[in-house]
Parts: sequence; structure tokens; C-alpha cells
Amino acid sequence: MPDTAATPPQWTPTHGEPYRPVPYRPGRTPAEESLARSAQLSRRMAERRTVRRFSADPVPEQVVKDAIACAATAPSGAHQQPWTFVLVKDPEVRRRIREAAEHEEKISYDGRLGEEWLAALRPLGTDAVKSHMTDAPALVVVFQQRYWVGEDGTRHKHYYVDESVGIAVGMLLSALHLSGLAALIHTPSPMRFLREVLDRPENEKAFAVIPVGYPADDCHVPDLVRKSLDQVLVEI
Ligand code: IYR
Repeated sequence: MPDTAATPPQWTPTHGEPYRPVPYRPGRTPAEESLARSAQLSRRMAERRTVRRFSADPVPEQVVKDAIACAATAPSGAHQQPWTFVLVKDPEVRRRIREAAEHEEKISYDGRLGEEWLAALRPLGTDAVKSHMTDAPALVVVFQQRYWVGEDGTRHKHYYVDESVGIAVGMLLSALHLSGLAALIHTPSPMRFLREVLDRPENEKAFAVIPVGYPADDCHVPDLVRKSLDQVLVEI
């Protein structure tokens, strides 16, 4: 028997040929079971918090890789999967990312953001010090592939890149949380330095830096209130 389990099929770009339809029969989940799952899931997701104070304790690397694998199942424009996830464990590289991010953030907090934006951030108490970059044992840096380059060097457009990568990042944050890890979605701005520090190609643009770890023992989070369902849901 061929050992198919060991070698999953590798994705290769399509050349315009239609996908072969394959049966999809996931089985119908009984409504009662669905209700039990949805109620539990919404409770579990409500426990997710953005963490800015991380313990330096290591995390199981496979959990982070599994969460990235979950993210990479996201739907994407024309199924082009326009994302790259860079998992940064090396403390020296994390230090360089922190240094470059803090350089940009200092300029931002010193006025580049503008008064209205700074006022919006004030309740959260964020500032230009980004110790989470070096405290958390891992950073997942997410890049958008703005286009792809064919074998002959021609550029091909990707579609709905912001939406696709945004959905993937949402799935990543959910997977990390449900697996028991804490994370922060951090968007240093501008983020150009990430392509250089991480040696990524021209077609990739940094989307977010996501420190991953466990909350520090003295971690506090703001006492936020989320909008209730009736504040966010319109039924017609
Ligand atoms: N990128 C900056 C500023 C910042 C902006 C928003 I909008 C936030 O929700 C939080 C922070 C920073 O990371 O501090």
C-alpha cells in the first residue's frame, strides 16, 4: 500500500484548469449538539484577552504551529492563500524587531499619530515601550503576499488580500486562545522594517506582529466591556 499519510499533497499554483469537484459530506450535526457547542464556544471566546505583559516561559512550539496551520485553512480571494507566517523564536531577532518597532512607535506616540488617535488610545494606556516583543517566547509575524511571481518572472495579482489575511489572523488568534495561549495583535507603523529584518521578498508586506506566550504572573488587562449581541446584531 502506498504511504499516503506521510506525504500530504503539496499546493502548486493552478494554471487556469478547473478544480476537480470532490464529494463534501461532513455529516449533519444535530441541533442540540450544535447549540451546546456554540454556547460553549462563545463563552470560551469571551475569555480571550489581548495580553501586553508576557511571561518568558516557553510555549509548546507545536501548539503555535498547529494554530498557524488552522489560520492557513482560512478562505481567501480566488483561493490564492496570500499569506506567510514567520515564527520568530530567536531572541536576537526578537530584540532587533523590538528595537526597530520602538523606534517607529516613539515617533508615532510623540505626535505622528495625531491628537485624535492618541486620545483614542489613552484609555488603553499603550505606549512606545514594546517589552512584549522580547518577553514573549515567540512572535508570529504575518505577511500579506500582495502579488505572486510566476516561474517566468511575471507578476500576478492577488485578490482581497486584506480581507483574506484578516480572516486568517482572526482564525490564528482564536486557535491560539482555544489552545491555551495568550497573544497580542501588534501593528507597529510603518512596518517596512519587518521585511528587511526577516529577509522577506518584495511581494510580501507585513500585516501584524503577534507575540505569543503565557500572561506574566502580574499581568493586568483593562476592565473592558464588549458590545452586547443586541448592540452588534441587526435581524431583518
Ligand atoms: N501601533 C501602536 C498604536 C496602537 C494603535 C491602535 I488602533 C491600538 O489599538 C493599539 C496601539 C502600538 O502598538 O502601540
